Amino acid sequence: MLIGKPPGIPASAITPREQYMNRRRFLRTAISGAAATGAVAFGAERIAEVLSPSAGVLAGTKLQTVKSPLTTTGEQLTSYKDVTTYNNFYEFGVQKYQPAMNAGGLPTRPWTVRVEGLVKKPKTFDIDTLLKMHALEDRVYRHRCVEAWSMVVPWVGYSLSEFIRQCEPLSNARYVQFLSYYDKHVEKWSSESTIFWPYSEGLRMDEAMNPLTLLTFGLYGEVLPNQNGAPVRIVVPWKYGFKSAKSIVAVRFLDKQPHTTWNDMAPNEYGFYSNVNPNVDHPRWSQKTERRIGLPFYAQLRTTLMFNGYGDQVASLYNSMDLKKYY
Ligand SMILES: Nc1nc2c(c(=O)[nH]1)N[C@H]1C(S)=C(S)[C@@H](COP(=O)(O)O)O[C@H]1N2
Ligand SMILES: [Mo]
Repeated sequence: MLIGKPPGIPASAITPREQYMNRRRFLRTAISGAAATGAVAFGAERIAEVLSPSAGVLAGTKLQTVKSPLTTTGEQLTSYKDVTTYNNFYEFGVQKYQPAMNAGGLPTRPWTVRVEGLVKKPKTFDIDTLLKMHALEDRVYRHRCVEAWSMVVPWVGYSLSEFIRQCEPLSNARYVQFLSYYDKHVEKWSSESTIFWPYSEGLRMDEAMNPLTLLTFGLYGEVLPNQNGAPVRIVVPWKYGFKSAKSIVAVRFLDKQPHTTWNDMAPNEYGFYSNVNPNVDHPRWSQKTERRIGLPFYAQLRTTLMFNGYGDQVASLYNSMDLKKYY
């Protein structure tokens, strides 16, 4: 039996596994070995279905894009394979490989996004209207998960602020909430975790209006694969990944802070703000470093940057706030 860490392996190399196990405590029950094997076999069939053109899945369709001044330069992109097979999308399973196998059934057309709450009048936008609302930009962003791993992803989308203008929020709207698609028949795996569905996230209005906040339709120049949050998701690059809600069906403008999924699950671990902050440890692990997915093992470890390296653009949003208190 192995007690303690094996010789020659730095503690930092072991941490991700521990974190992963820790997050799994939100699992309802352990899945039996037989059932798990069955799920994998089923998943392989689903991959074939997604890849078959007859399934009519839009993932992979090329998008016409323009260059963006807000793109992050000087970073090696994470491979398409890693970006699309190492995912968190708990509606489709709690293991990283599961969303790629299970999200094929997500019905991405027809798709609408409801706008409600403190707006001039409630509206519903069709996904194809949203796609044409503004020029689509290629924007490379660093992507940092609260579990201390990171990627570099070339997203496709436009600033959420362009969409918010079309929503015509009232002057008393101070927060915006995003709700993900939820259908327990399509997302059967959602019952494996104790999360209260649908997935809900939110931003303060000035955070949502910051040009970096991206309404996202694609990656690598193509329509989003379902496992990455098709047909439309949010990406907030200076916050931990869980703030970036996938497959959104509703946007709500509010005068009070909305409830958010991970904050509901464990408020002492996942705050509303969730800015990437190496100086505020997660209660069960350090946030000082991260493991860059896809690199050779010896090259993975790097120092986590304040605001994920986007401080120049966003630090001023938090000038008057104690970021240890508002984590
Ligand atoms: N609806 C929904 N959105 C979600 C999640 C989820 O489980 N459900 N996981 C979040 C987490 S923890 C992360 S790190 C990112 C992962 O995005 P990616 O798989 O495209 O890298 O999505 C976020 N958005
Ligand atoms: Mo995450």
